[in-house]
Amino acid sequence: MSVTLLTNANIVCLQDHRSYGQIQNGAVAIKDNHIEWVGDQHDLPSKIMAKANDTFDCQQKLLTPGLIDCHTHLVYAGNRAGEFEQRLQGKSYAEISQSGGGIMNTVRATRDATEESLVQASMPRLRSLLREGVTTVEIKSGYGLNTESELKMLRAARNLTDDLAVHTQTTFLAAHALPPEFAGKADTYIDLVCEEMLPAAVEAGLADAVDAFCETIGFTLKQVERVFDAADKWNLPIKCHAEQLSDMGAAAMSAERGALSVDHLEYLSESSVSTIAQGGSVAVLLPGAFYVLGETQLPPMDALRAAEVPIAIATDANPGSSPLFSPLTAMNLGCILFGLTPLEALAGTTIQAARALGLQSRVGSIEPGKQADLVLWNCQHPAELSYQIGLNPCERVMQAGHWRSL
Ligand code: DI6
Ligand code: FE
Repeated sequence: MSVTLLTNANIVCLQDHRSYGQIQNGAVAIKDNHIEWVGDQHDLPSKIMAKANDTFDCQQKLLTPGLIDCHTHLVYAGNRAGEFEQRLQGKSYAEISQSGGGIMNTVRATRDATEESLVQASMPRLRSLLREGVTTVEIKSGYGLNTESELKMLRAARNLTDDLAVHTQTTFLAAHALPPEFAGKADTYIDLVCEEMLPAAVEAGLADAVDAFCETIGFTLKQVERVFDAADKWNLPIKCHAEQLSDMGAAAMSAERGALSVDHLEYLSESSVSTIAQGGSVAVLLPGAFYVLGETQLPPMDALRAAEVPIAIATDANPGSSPLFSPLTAMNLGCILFGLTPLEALAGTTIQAARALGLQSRVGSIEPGKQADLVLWNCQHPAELSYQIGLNPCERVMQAGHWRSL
């Protein structure tokens, strides 16, 4: 048994998303990989103090829960910088996609890549998240679009984090785009997703959840429902890319089925908000995609708040709509573009992001019984994390009770 004490910390507990739960002269006791005690350090029980075999002085720096990036597509091959250039020369996202670019560009590169080269290509992107205090990351498939390549992506996502102090959740997103060999036969592709691809992913133990892209350029509500029926059969939680570019009614449908999260939501109607609130799904906002695509339609922030829908924020790290590998920048963009408060942004990357992954009993806040995932920041006020752009105040990261070497 090992007990580590962190003393003189300016702790932001975030047990409840409504307040920082700040403890100015705080201490945390960590037993093995879990938090044993947290509070004012003057109240530290002598019994715990006596058991400590290691003490670390936080010098009044800010200590928060480890950050959770609950929506990424960071495993892929190649990149789309050439398309970025074309878009800035005046070509639209749709034109590029119609001429075989866009997601298909990444699908071709990902299908051609070996598992090992996918791991190598994705490592710098993952490291970028880790440097900013990420201790849990969700990674989706969706650039393979056939059984072999979807499984390869999911295995790469798991292998990527094997030797690193980070927890990974993998999400099966074969219903991301229609592969060219199924042009005009989307329902047949969905049959394959439900009957062959998902069972193969489950049997290989590679899927923690199932996601789908419901959009005019993705899949219809009916097709997504079929994917979710298949997820139900395997007892897998569901998530949905919903209402990003138009209102398809996907968020309400997903929430009614108990989705862990509904993601994007720029075109969410106010009437769907109450359904999400009732269903208990987390609204995952992705300001990186909004920013890169130059969107103007904002998610219905006031209605989401009024209905007390839990709000999370994530990078959506991907090669097309959100080449963003910085959770702190995602928090800043959430504040500036969507009007989140810095508290909402920090809760959105900790306790609410944990909820979006169904992990809220294990991670996301600093409280006894939870895994010791902690970040020490060279900051005084928690709002500094969202306020500064491009400055990384992350000093130390502890994951599952161990200091990570950065
Ligand atoms: N919505 C998005 O913004 C990304 N996927 C999705 O479902 C786009 C992914 C890409 O362009 O590669
Ligand atoms: Fe996404």
